[in-house]
Formats: sequence, structure tokens, C-alpha cells
Amino acid sequence: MRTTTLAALALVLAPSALALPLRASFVPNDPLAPRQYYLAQDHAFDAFGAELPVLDPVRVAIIDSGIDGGHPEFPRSRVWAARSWVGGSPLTDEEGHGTFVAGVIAAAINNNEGIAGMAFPAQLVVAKIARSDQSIDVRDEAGAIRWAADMGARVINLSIGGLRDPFNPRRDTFSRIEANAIEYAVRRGAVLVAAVGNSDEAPQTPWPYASYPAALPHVIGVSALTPTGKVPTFSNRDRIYNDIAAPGQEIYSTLPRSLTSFRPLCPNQGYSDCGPDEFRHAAGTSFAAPQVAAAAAVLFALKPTLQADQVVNILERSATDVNASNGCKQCPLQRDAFSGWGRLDVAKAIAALDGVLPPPDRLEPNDDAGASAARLSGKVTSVKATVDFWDDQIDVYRIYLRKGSGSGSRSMGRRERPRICCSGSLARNGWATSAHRISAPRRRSARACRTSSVTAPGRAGGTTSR
Ligand SMILES: [Ca+2]
Ligand SMILES: [Ca+2]
Ligand SMILES: [Ca+2]
Ligand SMILES: [Ca+2]
Repeated sequence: MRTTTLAALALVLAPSALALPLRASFVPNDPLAPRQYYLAQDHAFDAFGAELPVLDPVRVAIIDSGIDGGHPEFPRSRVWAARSWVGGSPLTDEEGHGTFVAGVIAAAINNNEGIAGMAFPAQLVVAKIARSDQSIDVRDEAGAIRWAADMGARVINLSIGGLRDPFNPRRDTFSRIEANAIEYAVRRGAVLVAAVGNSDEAPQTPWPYASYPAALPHVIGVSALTPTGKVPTFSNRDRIYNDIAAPGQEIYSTLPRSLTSFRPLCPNQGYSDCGPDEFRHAAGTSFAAPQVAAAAAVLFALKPTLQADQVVNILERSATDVNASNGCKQCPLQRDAFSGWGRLDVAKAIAALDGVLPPPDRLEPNDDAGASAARLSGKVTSVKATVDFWDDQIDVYRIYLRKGSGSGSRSMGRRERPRICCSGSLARNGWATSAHRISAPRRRSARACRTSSVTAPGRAGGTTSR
């Protein structure tokens, strides 16, 4: 049985910078919002004028340790559904991790109280899966992901991770159960956001591989930045599965009141500066991921017709490159293993909604042969799809060919074979996803099922095989 752990750091990191002043067009009246330096760095509200727009709710799943459901920042109207896989109420949180993550996303904004959640239209779907020792049974995680998708979650935050080590299968924690659950949620149209993980859970620091589930297709893997724009040592590196970075040190958020009551003289009861050591200077990719999840929810709220893969594409491609010029000496230009496409920028992502949107891919997920392949049938003779080296490396289609079928064509001779071809080109640097056309044969062969796969560059040079 594989176990997964919460992706918060167990140790306390020294503060490395003072909170930066909030600068935003919309300024929330929540008195502790100035401590949320990440709001300014994310440009969380810069796209809005003096008032936030009124938008329909978007369901965001927090798959974690539950939340403090009696916290004044989480009125019951904010919680769409809640369920526990580990006993107890999902609306109690003994660890604090889930309440912290939930606050970044959905703490009540402009209520003259505490902090400002980044995703003002978010409605929470709470799945409690962390056991008392902070470990997670991957079967619980998978069940929670499927349940959240069934509950209509359009965004699923996974601030959790299991070790990935492609060179040591005994250490590697890939789980088919988890991968299938992720695929199920993708099929239901959810954006999945996961922490790339922290090296305190890895054999060495820094660790060159993102954790699962960040290292699965279609999942946005989120790494951490320090307040000054460096990539902290603990944030796992990954040249493929690290997609985007967001602040992950000195994060300020909500905590269960039961965890802050141990410091009764501390004035900010229910907030992280009154909590246990690991939350007073909270660090970890766990707390970077919910900023990206919040951004995804805002995009869905602003444009409900968006498809999940469009939201992923917009968030990643609108990120600001992280490199030596803006704080990270070790980060090369363009996408890199430390920070992915770069720093989350909510305002740029929102602005991208006014431009040409990335083409949606209605045939995803189709990442493997068999039942996982997209089924092409009927009179479909060509298909437009997109592949992406990092998020969607493989497309597989099932094509049914029936002898003698087709509009007036004669049956094929024994020597004729179906042709499955591919046209279009893949951008080598991965800046653009590109369209591929897979044409079914004009004439059909004997009853057969063929599987065609299109592989992104770096694996098989963007060719089609059968
Ligand atoms: Ca508030
Ligand atoms: Ca870079
Ligand atoms: Ca990814
Ligand atoms: Ca695919």
C-alpha cells in the first residue's frame, strides 16, 4: 500500500523577507490581508476595479485534512459538500493543513475579518483524507478525487505527494489507482492542481523529481518561490512536471481555532501566526498550489465555457518567466526545472481571456491504449487534437474499421491496409500546442480496431505510429 503525505514542510524556516506591501486595484478590507504578501506577487486582484465582480460560484475541492467548518472565514454557504474518508467530521481539522490551504483559496473576502481568499467565487468541496499521523492512503485519495469530480468540482487542489524516483522502482510510489482517479477527474472536466512536493520527504535535497500526483498527465505541478523570488531548496525540481511557481514561504492563512487556542494571548485566533511552529512561518509547495487552484477557479468564474485544458494552458503560458533578472540566479531563461513556466500571474491570466484562446481538446483524456483511448467512430474521418510535451505527452485513439462500410465504397482487397496518418508539426520548444490530423482510411479493411498514438517531441519526434 502506498502512502502519501501532506506537502508542508515539517521544519520551521527562518523568515527571509518582510511582507511586501499590498498593491492592487481592488483592496480588500480584511485587516490581516497586508500580511498576505503573496496576493500582490500573484497580482490576485489587479485585474479588477474598485469592486469585485459578482460571479456565479465555482466548486473547488480541497483534498486534505478537512477544514474548521466553524471558522468565521468559512460560512456554511461557502461549503458545497464535505466528506471524510478517515472518520470524524470533514468539518473539523486536527492537522491545520487543510484549513490553511482552504484559507488561501476561499477565506471570506471583504468581510472586515482576517484574511482575503484569492478565489472569491469559490465554493468548497471538502474531502478529508489525512490520517492523524499526516499520512494518506492512496485509495482514500483516489476515492476523494472521484467523489470531488462527481460533486462537480471544476478545480481540485492536491497539496499532497508521494515520492517519484524514475531510477529506483522500489522507492517510486506511482499508483495506478491514483492515476486512474486523476484520469477520471480530467474526463469530468476538472483542473487538477498539485504541489510538486518538498525534499524533506525525499532521499536528498534538493530532489530532482516532482511527486505524484503532480507527475501525472494533465495535472498542474506547482513549485514554491521565496518572498524575494528565489526557488527554495526544499521545492522539488522537475524538468517535465514542474509547471508553474508561486510563493511558498512565509505564507499567512487561516488555522483551526482549536490549534490557535493553545496560545490564548495571541490576538489573531484562527490565523497562522497564533498556531504551531510549522504554521507561523508556513513553507512548502503545499501552500503554493492553492494559489494556482484559486486562479483556475477565478478563470472558470469569469468564463464558465472554458474547458479544463484551456485553463491549464492559460495559467501556465501567462506565467512570468523566473530567471536571474527577477530573483532566481539558478533559473535559466524560459521554462526550467526549478520554476516551470515561471511565476503565477493572475492578472495576466485573466487578460489572456480577451485574446485568442488556446483550442480546447474535446478528446482528452486519451493517454493510454485500451479503454483510456479516445474512441473515434461514426463518420469521423479526421480529428483535431493537441499534445503538449509536459502536460499531455501522448494521445491515443481507438479507430474502429469495419469491412465494407463507408459511403458507397467497395470492399477492400486483402492486401489493402488502413492508413492512419498524421500531419501538422509540433513546436520543438513547446511554446505552442499544435494541431494534428489523423485521417481514417477512405476504404475500410476487415473488422479491426486500431490504436494510433501521437507522441510529443522528445519521445518519438512527433510521429504517428500504429
Ligand atoms: Ca476575511
Ligand atoms: Ca525560467
Ligand atoms: Ca503537468
Ligand atoms: Ca493525451
